Amino acid sequence: AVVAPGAVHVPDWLSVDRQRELVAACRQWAAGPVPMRHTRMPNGSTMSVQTVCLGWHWVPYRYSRTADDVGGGQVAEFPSWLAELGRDAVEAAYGARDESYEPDAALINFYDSSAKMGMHQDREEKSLQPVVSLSVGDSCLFRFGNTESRNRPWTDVRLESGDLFVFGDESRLAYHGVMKTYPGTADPALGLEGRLNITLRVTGL
Ligand code: MD3
Ligand code: FE
Repeated sequence: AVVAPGAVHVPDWLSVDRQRELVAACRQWAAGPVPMRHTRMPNGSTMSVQTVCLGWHWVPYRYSRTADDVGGGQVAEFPSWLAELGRDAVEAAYGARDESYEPDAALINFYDSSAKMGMHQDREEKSLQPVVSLSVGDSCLFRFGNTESRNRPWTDVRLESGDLFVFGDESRLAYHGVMKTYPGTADPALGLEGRLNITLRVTGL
């Protein structure tokens, strides 16, 4: 479903086997070399979501190769299989394959039953190439807003396990957030309590 120009939701895109592989991969990434953590904001608060990064480490509001807020370790490399999955995702959403799509950073967000993410834009990337979002585990209420402000108008979309969402073109700088998750809605076969979201990005760095 096209939610806005360049914003395409593809429900149930990942097979359950693929979702299980992603859960296993996320468990490994969460264990290091940089541990998954609650990102600290400039005002001293911490995000309710827990995040681990591949390729580049995100801190508000920049990327670096080292995790200077958690000991300075080197960020895990961005695997080539994940870039290939990103090209498959862009093709599924837009209907055309782009071999030049080369994501170099991933953010893996983990939501426990009370985690949320406020409305924000993703503007740290110097490239306006599309962002690929993969959801695994509990469903959530995702809010897709506009480019002007974090306020209305917005479209609320329930994202479920296996869903793909691609944000490019006019939607690339839209405000968005996760209002809540729906605890216990994950397929028990995933062995996951909570929600994982994997975003693939082109940093342009
Ligand atoms: C629209 N993550 O990591 S994914 C984030 O479910 C983030 O964890 C949410 O927002 C999550 O920054 C939402 C959907 C998403 C991701 C990136 C976008 C929507 C986007 C970038 C531009 C526009
Ligand atoms: Fe975002």
